[in-house]
Amino acid sequence: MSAIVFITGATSGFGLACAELFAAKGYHLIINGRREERLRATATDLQTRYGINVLTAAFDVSDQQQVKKVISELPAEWDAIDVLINNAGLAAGRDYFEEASLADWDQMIDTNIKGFLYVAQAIAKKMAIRKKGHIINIGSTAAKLVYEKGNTYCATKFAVDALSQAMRIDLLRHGIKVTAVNPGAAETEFSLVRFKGDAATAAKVYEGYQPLQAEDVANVIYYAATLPEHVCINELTVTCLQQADSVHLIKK
Ligand code: NDP
Ligand code: 8X3
Repeated sequence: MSAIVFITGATSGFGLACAELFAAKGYHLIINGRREERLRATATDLQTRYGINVLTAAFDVSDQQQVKKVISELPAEWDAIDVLINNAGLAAGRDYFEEASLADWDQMIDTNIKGFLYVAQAIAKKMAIRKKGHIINIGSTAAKLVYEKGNTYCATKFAVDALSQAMRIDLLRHGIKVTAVNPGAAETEFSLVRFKGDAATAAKVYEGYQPLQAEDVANVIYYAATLPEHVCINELTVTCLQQADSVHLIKK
């Protein structure tokens, strides 16, 4: 088989756009998310349109046992993962520190830090054996600068930033590339999830400027993933034209 890309959080947003782009370029895919129906529909669609192979891997990244089981029991022909796009994540709520829900905090920490780590380590073990691979971690502008009511979400993305640095150092001896991609505001299901299905509040996040689209971020990820073997982008921040960082965003 030619190159294999493992994408977490491939049922929508950046992950889905990456699945589309990498499939169009001829890569075989392992796609993850909790919504199995969406994974199945995407697999059928991409296989039909691009003639590539797609393996669906429906699991919750924060479930340590499931992550271990699925990744350690991958069929032999899917074992040589070339690129991991470690993307699954979410914001839950946007509240002042003293008012925020502990359940929201737990979910973000469990998904964005613990789940992120479980998947990355399971796949890094395989890459270390082959002395080859590229891990692309999806951080955020929120990994660089905290904003009001962003408290724990920002903290999880600061953790992604620190762990990307740590992984790059520790995996150096195995020849594994580690890239952190830090997008700014992008119009995906992110805000719908953050505001728990409140579509009107979610839509307001993207009013008055032209936000990034999932495809913009997928293009950047694809660029980072397809550089010559000896070249690694360590980290990269990408925003729309109206945004400088997680605090400075000009709306009309
Ligand atoms: P979406 O909500 O569109 O996509 C999130 C994806 O993550 C979905 O496929 C979802 O799948 C998956 N996911 C969430 N929780 C879990 C879980 N526990 N286990 C497995 N999969 C999970 O948002 P985005 O595409 O925007 O977000 C992708 C990443 O980018 C996140 O890490 C986010 O923090 C980050 N980001 C987003 C920005 C934005 O403005 N949109 C900017 C910067 C970073 P399912 O629900 O099926 O499990
Ligand atoms: C997601 C973008 O601005 O809500 O990381 O932090 S933002």
